[in-house]
Amino acid sequence: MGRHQGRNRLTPEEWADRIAGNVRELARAATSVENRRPEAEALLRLLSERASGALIVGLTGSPGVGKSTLADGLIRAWRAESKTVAVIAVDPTSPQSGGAILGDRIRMQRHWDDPGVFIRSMATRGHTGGVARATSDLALLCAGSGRDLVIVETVGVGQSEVDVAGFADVAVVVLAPGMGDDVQAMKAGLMEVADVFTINKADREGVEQLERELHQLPPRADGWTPSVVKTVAHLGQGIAELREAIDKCRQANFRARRAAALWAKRAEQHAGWSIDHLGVAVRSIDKALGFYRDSLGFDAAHRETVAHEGVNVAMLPAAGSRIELIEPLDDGSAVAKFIAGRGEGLHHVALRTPRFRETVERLRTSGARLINEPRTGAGGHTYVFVHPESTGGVLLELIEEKE
Ligand SMILES: Nc1nc2c(ncn2[C@@H]2O[C@H](COP(=O)(O)OP(=O)(O)O)[C@@H](O)[C@H]2O)c(=O)[nH]1
Ligand SMILES: [Mg+2]
Repeated sequence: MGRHQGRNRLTPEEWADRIAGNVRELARAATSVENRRPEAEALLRLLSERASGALIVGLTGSPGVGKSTLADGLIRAWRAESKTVAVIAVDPTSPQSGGAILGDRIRMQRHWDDPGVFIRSMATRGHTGGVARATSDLALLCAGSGRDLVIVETVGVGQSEVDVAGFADVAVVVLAPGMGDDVQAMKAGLMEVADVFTINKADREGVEQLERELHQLPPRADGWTPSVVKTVAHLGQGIAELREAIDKCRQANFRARRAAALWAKRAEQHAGWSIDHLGVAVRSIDKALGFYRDSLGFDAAHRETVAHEGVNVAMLPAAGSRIELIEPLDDGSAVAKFIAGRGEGLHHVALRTPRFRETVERLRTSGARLINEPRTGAGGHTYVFVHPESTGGVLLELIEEKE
C-alpha cells in the first residue's frame, strides 16, 4: 500500500495504530476528517474495513432534555470499568452563541484530563460541508480506532439533519415531562428510530402521563419493543437501568446487523469507484444482440448514435454494471480501426469516480496519456479517455460520479 501525503507521511495502517492509544492523535485525526482531507478518506476506508467492537449509541432529543447530562452519566458508568469513550455532540446553535456547546463542555468537563474520554462538539450552523456525513465519519473514526463506547448526541428525531438511527447500534430517544414533546406528533419519527426511550427529568411532574403514552405506541414493524427507562440525569439516577436497556437492545443485535450493512455501504462509498460499463467493439450491434439479448436475456435498455465518436452504441444492464456494445458508423471511425487491427472484443473499461477532477490532475502530473480533454457527453456526464499504453493495454474511460 502506498504512503499517503498526510500526517508525517504515515500509511493509513500506521496512522490508525497511532490513533488507537492516543486521544490527542484522535483529536487531530478528527480535524482531518471534519476538513475532509484526502488522507483522512484513506484512513476511514481502512477503519471501516476493520472489525470494531465499539458500541455506538445515539442520544437524540430536544434541546434541554438532558442529553449531555445523560452522556456524562454513561461516560462515568463505562469509565468505571476502564472502558474508553468518545462523545460527538452535534449542536444546532451557531458557533457564535455557542450556548449548548458551552453547556456540554461544562457538563462533561470533569473528564477533560481523562485520556479515556474523547469529546468533540460540532456546531451545525456555520459548518461547511455535510454535517450528517461529518458526524457518521467521526463516529466511524472513534469506533474504528478502538473506543469502546461512542455516544452521538443530536437534536431532533427522524427528520433531523443528522439521523443517528442510520448508523448507531442503539438509538436512545430522550424525552422529558413538560418539555412540550408531544408523543402523538412525534409518533411516526419515534417509531422508526427509538430502540430505547428515556424519560429524563423524572423528578418532575408528568412522568406517568408520558410513560403511558410511550407504552401505548403500536408495536414496531421489526418486532422490537423499545424499553422505557426513567432517569434523573444530574443525580445519576436510572443510569444503570439505561445502560441495561442499551445492553439488552445491543444483544438483540438487529441494529448491529443493520449498522454493519451501513458501514459496508459506507466503505464502498469511500472507495467510491465503480465499473460503469465495459465497452465491447462489434461489427454489428444487431448481430451481437443475438447473443446478449436472445441467448443471455439482457435488455438493450438504451441505443444511441454518438456521431462525434463515429459509433452506434447499445447499453445492456448486466450484473450491477453495464455492457456497452459499440459498432462503427463507417470505416473512418476509431472503433472500425480497432476492429481492423485487433478484431472484435473488449474495447474499453469505463470507471466511474467521485474524484474525477482530482484523478485527472493526478494522471496529468504522473504523465499518463490522456486522449481527450475532459468533456461532457450527451447524457450530461463528464468523461476522459486514457490511452492503453498508460493503462496496461486497455483503453480506459473515466467518468465523473456527481455527488
Ligand atoms: N431537574 C432535572 N434537571 C436536569 C436533569 N437532567 C438534566 N437536567 C438539567 O437540564 C439542563 C439541560 O441539560 P443538558 O444535559 O444540557 O440538556 P441537552 O441540551 O439535552 O444536552 C441542565 O441544566 C441540566 O442540569 C434531570 O433529570 N432533572
Ligand atoms: Mg447537550
